[in-house]
Amino acid sequence: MRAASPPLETLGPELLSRLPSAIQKPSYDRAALAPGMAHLGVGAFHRCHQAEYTDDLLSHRLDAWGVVGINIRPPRLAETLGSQGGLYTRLIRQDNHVEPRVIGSIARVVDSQDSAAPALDVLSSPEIELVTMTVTEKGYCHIPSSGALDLDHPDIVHDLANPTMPCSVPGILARALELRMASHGRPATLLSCDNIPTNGVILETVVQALASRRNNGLADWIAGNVAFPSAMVDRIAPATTPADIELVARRFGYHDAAVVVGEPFRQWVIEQKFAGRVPRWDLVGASFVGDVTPFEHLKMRVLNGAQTTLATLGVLAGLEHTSDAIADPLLADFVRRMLVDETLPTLMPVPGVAPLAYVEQCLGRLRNTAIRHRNHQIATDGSQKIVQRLLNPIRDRLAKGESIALLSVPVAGWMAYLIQASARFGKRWPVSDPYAGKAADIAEATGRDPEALVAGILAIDTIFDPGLAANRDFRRAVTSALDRLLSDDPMAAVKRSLEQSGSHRLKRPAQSA
Ligand code: CS2
Repeated sequence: MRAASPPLETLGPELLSRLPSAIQKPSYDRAALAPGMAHLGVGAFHRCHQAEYTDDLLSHRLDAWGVVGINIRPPRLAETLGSQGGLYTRLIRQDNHVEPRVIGSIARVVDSQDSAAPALDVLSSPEIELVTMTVTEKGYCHIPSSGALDLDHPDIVHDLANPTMPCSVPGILARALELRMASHGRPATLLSCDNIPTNGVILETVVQALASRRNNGLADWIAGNVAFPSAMVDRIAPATTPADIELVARRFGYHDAAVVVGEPFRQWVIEQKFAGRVPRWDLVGASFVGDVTPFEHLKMRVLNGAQTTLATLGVLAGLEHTSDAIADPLLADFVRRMLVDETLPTLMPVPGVAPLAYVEQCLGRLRNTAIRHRNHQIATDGSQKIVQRLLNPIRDRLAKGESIALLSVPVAGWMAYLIQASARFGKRWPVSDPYAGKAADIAEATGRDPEALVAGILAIDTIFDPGLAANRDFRRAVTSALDRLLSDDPMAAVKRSLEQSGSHRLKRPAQSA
């Protein structure tokens, strides 16, 4: 038996001065940070993205804003980031290259999983001028197909009955704004950093839907004092694994329970619409723009669309990570052709971006073998993602009478992924999606009849708008892809759609001549 090695020292303020010189670390006085902003949802993405931009500002002495990090859902932060004084290691990884940095911008963390009170204390305090959030697509409790607040959502039902003890994100924000209005009245900016289209508009809609039911002037006060800018955020930063924690221990000789790993690329485009002060993230690589829409379409349809495609088809092909899926020549060919032939023509011109080069850059990012992004992680909550990633470009193409031979395949892939997680199809893998139960009920009722399965799923009008669901070309394309994806050779669906779209491509010049 090997002798147990002594426990490693844990990262924290005392260790900072003794860290290996290879590790970049905060050079600024963390004790002097003014915690002027809060962040809801301190997961891997926040720690790899907004917190790093803020750390850049602090390192360049361009600002002195610190972040109060709040979690209203698991995991608890106290035992990890909290016990490390808010410090954590951010590893940028590209194949064999590792670039370590300790980030210091999170000044304090607050756990508010058991009750909203700790979160409300922070969010309603006059010092907090800005709240950023990464609460996942489903955190907004909106109806994906319409963007309206889902009044049947159990958390919203709860918050409507208990407005002072909310549990949903919209409920907590509405209550925090109500407390601000009733106490100091200071304005605030609420900045969504989640991958939903027009995220600022959706956030404003769901908060105002609750506020307008208060009958105390809250909705008007919000309209006059709170800004909801939209933003496009980008950096691939999968959930941390024990191997990441182990890597830091092995290479750098300390324990860090809050390590995060991201790719080199990062981007943040923020709508210039603020109520009061905002950190000058534009000085460290973010852009403040008048309209985020072109950037948001580009990123969600190309990068995220490719990720969802590789994730669901990748699982069906028995592949574990994005990088494994894109290493498969058929899937790589498919995803490039889908993006170039079908997705790119749906995009608006994006200032400073050459579309084809952007596609290649995204595909290159997805090939990064050091980023262990599990296909199942990306396929999680697919019902909340497919509208902006796949259905919106499909809708745009159908409106112009253009082919959707390729884009329809990942939609069927998402259906096959959900259906095959059901008992009726032998629970091939565990799935986490608010619509998993509904898909299982449909599978139970119809069995392996692709037409009936597609009809049942397209009837979910909170995901599929009725116009799209009724489109015969769409229905036919998804049904034929699903039929093949459920067979013993799911990749036949991918091959077949490439052949079909190839013949369509050949025919097109003749037709337009
Ligand atoms: C991923 C995103 O899990 C997912 O849904 O597609 O988290 C993706 O990695 C980021 O949007 C990249 O910026």
